[in-house]
Amino acid sequence: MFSSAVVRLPSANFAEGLTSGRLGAPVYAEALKQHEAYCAALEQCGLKLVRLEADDRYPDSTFVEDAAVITERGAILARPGAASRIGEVGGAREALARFYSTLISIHHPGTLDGGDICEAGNHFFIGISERTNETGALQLTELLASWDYTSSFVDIRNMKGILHLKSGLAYLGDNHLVVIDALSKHGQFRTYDLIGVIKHEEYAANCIRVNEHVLVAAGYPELEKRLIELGYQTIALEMSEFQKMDGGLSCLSIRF
Ligand code: CIR
Repeated sequence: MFSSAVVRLPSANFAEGLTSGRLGAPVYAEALKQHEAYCAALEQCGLKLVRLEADDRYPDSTFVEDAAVITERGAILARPGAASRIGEVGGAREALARFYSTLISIHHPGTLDGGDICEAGNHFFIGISERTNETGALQLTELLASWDYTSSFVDIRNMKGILHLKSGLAYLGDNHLVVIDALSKHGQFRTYDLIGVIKHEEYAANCIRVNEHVLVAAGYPELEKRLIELGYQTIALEMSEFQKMDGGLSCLSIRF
């Protein structure tokens, strides 16, 4: 169960963040509306929010998830693989220090984005990506092992269309793993009940279980229908402006 989440308002220069740019420029007013609806959904799920102010030094800073990895046994400050995002960790440190007396850091030359870390019960899948390197992944592995968690690597460097591991993978609890086609054949996921996502709904694979609900991106009816059939209560959220910046639902909060 989660009780809290950290979120950060998108900054006015949000459109200057990193993006593959396939979908055009985001509209700021729309992004603010979508962000507010996202925050309201987290509150509906019972979370208390730590709402951080917009920070225009870091146009990608609304994607707070990438700056930290939280487990039930401890919190870790990440070290984003994009140079323009490394400074975002300072804000995460400040916000999380109110909740965690110890914050462990991924350090140079390791890089690691929170979006590459998929917790599945006592096991963590660690994406090796353009942002998370093997050194960072190994540092995380050691930390997790010291807390009695297991972990394994999933190399996504040759997978087109996903920036982070969690762009294509979500663990919902109950042994359910939502997975895009390119990841579904991966031997590591064999023991899970896979919920496959059809090609033109792949963006929706980045969904999040928040207590009794699953938040999903709006406009992807097949996945939402499947989740409802499985007994999940879904909340569909418009995400178009964040999608334009290659971000998904999980990236917009640090949940704990
Ligand atoms: C970036 O490229 O870093 C941001 N524009 C998007 C980050 C999305 N974060 C995530 O998937 N965890």
